[in-house]
Amino acid sequence: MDDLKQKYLSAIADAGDEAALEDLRLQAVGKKGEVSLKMRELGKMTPEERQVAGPALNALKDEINSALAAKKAALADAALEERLRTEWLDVTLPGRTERRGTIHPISQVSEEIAAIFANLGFAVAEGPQIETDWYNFDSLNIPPHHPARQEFDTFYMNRAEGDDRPPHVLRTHTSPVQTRAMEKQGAPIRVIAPGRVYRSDYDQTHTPMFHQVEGLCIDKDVSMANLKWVLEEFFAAFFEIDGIKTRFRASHFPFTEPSAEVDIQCSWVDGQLKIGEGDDWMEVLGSGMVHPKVLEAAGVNPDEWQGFAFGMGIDRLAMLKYGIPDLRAFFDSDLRWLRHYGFASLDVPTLHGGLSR
Ligand code: 2NL
Repeated sequence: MDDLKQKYLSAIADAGDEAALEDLRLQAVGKKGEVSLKMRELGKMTPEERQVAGPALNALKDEINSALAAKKAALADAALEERLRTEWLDVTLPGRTERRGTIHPISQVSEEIAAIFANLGFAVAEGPQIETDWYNFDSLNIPPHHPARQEFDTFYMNRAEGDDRPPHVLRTHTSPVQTRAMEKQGAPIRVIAPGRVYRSDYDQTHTPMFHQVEGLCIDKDVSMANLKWVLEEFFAAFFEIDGIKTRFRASHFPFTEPSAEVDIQCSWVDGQLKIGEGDDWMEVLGSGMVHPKVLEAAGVNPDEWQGFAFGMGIDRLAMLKYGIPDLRAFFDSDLRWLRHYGFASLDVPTLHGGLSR
């Protein structure tokens, strides 16, 4: 028995890993292990012999089991030590200097717009890109068969065979996000809704998916004067030009009354466009006072509340600000273009740090 004990205790001490340890456990105290076989022999002994051998075998088994457990814990400790020694990270090292990916100009401009409007007290609202026709059209005072429905070149989703409900649509503007925000939050409310919108149109200046930002401000006494101030603040901050002039022209949208299209001051010299100077005008935005029917559809009482809304294209704003000549290149995923027009990933736009690089 002493030989067995010596043999197993020293083999356990020398075991290099858990698998070797398990092999030893089976050899010694497993069902067919050496100690177990010895225990089976107890039956053939005289009672006197058994009284000595029984407790001794049990003690041997216990001793081997605790040696196994102790060695297992020691191996685990050693493995942890080894990981701690090799898997360390110097968090004070500088970041990698080679440029990997870049931020797409549309993402950059969306962040810039959100930062400017946040500073004016507007929250960002989001909503689904697949909409019901009620949210995309009816809630915005565009009833079924209204001619404006045709103007939007809407993408309609398929319904299952025999399902006669009106089809879902890919949202043609982000206005339904604002209807949903009004339903949820009620008035007063100040939000912008940036995001992807879809219209079935593709040529030099149109892509079937593009980006829009709309804004909405509803309170007790909000007027067109507040709209003009907010937009001039926005354009001055966005184009980084103090005192940029805007021009409001009367227009028509189903969801606003009165409605206005807004131009910003610009100049064309030798085919070069400059924003914020000269006496030409460039149309950048549609706006107006939210139609009472639109407030009502969103559960806001038009006898109590009023306000303005506006909508503009993010892609074109990005082209104007960063001198990008071709709209379709935005969606080509051309790595050379992305490296050229993209932004460093840590250049997060803030009003104090500068909006652009
Ligand atoms: C354009 C015109 C506009 C709006 C969008 C709006 C949203 C709600 C209520 C009322 Cl919830 N109006 N949005 C208003 C006027 C114009 O967009 O030419 N966009 C590129």
